[in-house]
Amino acid sequence: DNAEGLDFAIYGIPFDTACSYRVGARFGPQAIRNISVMMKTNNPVHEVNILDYLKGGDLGDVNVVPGYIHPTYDAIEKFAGEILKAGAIPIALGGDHSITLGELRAVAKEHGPVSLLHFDSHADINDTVFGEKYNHGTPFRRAIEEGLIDPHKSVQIGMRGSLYDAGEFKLAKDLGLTLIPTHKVREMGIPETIKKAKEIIGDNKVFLTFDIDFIDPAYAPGTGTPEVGGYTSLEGVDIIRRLEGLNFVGMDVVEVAPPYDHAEITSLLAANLIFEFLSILALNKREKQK
Ligand code: NNH
Ligand code: MN
Ligand code: MN
Ligand code: MN
Repeated sequence: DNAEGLDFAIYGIPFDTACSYRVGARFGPQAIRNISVMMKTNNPVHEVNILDYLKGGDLGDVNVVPGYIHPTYDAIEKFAGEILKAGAIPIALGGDHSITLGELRAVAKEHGPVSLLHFDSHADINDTVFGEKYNHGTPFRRAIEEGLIDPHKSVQIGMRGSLYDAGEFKLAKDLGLTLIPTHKVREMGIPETIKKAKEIIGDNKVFLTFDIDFIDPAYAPGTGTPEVGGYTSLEGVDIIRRLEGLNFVGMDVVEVAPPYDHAEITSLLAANLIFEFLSILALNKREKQK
């Protein structure tokens, strides 16, 4: 596996934790790849062809250790670390959201503490979930404790729903994070919300983590913790289209769980979110070349 000479590298992290309401995210990476084979590289919205500006490849899957989170974190850190060392931007296909901690360890080793831009219906900043410190409800709590992200320049967007802990709202504030729940996004509108997020992040290096349960289960049923009252697939891609100019150092799309999907709509959306993200990287590169 070699990322030498690449601008971005896609890789899969087919991992589930048992600490989940229902498992299946370990099948996410393969489903996203399967649906993406027909996709084009030209983005008519931005009038940009990704491959005119970026070289990239799919480096395959991290050898995760099923059921064992710490050796899996080590494997992720090593895999992402090699991509980063080669100067490429790692883009992970998930996978349970716990995996983002391993990615952030690699990113922070290369870049120091970064901003987090986090779309999700859950804040994932609990100290423990089901008595466990490492699972999909806790990665950003650990990331702050380990000094991997700067909470004051990080933004969480889209929190809502029945499994959303009311306590996480205050917790985010206490940790120094900016959390914009869905009812606030509703008031502000998406353009204002993204504008605010971009102001907070500024020109800091930023890691984008997109939990597919941010999207409404009507549009993305294939996920472990669906929450109603969410966003359409159009709103999802529109959000990514607004991220031009941010200084991205990594990205993932997580919690894609094909067992609950139908007609592959969730994996298709995940593939399109990555396509829109790559388009933004291409635009940033075009701007630099001017
Ligand atoms: N807040 C819940 C918990 O801590 C939900 C976490 N589930 C997720 N996170 N899918 O994004 O268990
Ligand atoms: Mn999960
Ligand atoms: Mn999550
Ligand atoms: Mn979630």
